[in-house]
Amino acid sequence: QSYRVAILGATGAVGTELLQLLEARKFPISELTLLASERSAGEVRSFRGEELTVEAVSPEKFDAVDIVLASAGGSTSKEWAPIAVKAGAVVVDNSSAFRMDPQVPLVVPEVNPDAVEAHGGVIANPNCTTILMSVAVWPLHQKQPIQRIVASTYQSASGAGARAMEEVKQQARAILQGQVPPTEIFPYPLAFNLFPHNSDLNDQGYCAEEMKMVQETGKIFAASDLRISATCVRVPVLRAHSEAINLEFEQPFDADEAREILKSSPGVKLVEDWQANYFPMPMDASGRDEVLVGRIRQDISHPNGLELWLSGDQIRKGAALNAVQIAELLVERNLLKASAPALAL
Ligand code: A2P
Ligand code: 11C
Repeated sequence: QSYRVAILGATGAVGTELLQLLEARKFPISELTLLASERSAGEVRSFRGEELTVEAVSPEKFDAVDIVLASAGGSTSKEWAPIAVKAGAVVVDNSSAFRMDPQVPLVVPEVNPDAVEAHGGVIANPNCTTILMSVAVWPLHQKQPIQRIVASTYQSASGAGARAMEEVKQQARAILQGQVPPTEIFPYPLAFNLFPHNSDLNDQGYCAEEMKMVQETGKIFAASDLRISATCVRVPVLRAHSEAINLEFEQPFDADEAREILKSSPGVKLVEDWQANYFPMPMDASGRDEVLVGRIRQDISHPNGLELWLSGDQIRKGAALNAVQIAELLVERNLLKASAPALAL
């Protein structure tokens, strides 16, 4: 069995990674359609040795598609996902458009794979910071429920898209040449700088990115009473996010036990060399599937607290890989419509 797949947002940072992952993971594809805006229609991308032309999205593009992997922003998903679903496709959506909709499963395959079963045409891929944190702390939560999480993030330029990655490089070049750095995508210079995540602020002073970590993690863990506070910061790194995470349990959680658990947890790689002071770094996480976790230690300020540090590829596990894993789950569990036209009875 193979499927007709469309990537909406095929020219973006996540779209480009989706294309590579579908090929590398041998996703069963009979036909691949690359969709983006008018801006990049006509561009060519290669897939399994074939040249595919990017097309501008329009309603009829979804007429013969089984699965859409969407990564073109929330408003684009809101516009096109209902059309794709109506045409018979299942949409794995990387945007924030549907994540908190109670009808839409929000899935991290290492955490809540069974949630896909209840889909009604759309499955949401969580925010990248949420995915990376979930993969790392879920195995500990299984051993002893987490009461409270305090997370501080160090987020790369890739979270703002391919053009933002280019902008941070241009900024670095400009600054080194004594020129004023360009700021078209980012509100402030990111090269040689950092700033709190510039998503909308709520009246409690939290930005949207921070609230995504709070709300989405509660939904994925099915733990509405899990208390989370986050501070999200953009740093001048190209493509992997890092997070400092403080976990509070009801009872003490031994750091060595946490280490043992994480050593064999799916999607996690323990990276700790205490002698060399070597721990996860975004440069090492870039291009890797696993979330790198390390520097696990008892919180000296709280008997039931545990500290850990992680780096994970924002474009890969934080976005494209998680979406492809969801698509693979849909195939494994036979939750996609078959490619062959339905029999006329
Ligand atoms: P395009 O190349 O035509 O602008 P990133 O997150 O890296 O910025 O990528 C965003 C992706 O979403 C790109 O592929 C971009 O295509 C696509 N995109 C943005 N806006 C739209 C839209 N209105 N319709 C379709 N695709 C869009
Ligand atoms: C960032 N996580 O790093 C964001 C980008 O809800 O999918 C992705 C926003 C989202 O800025």
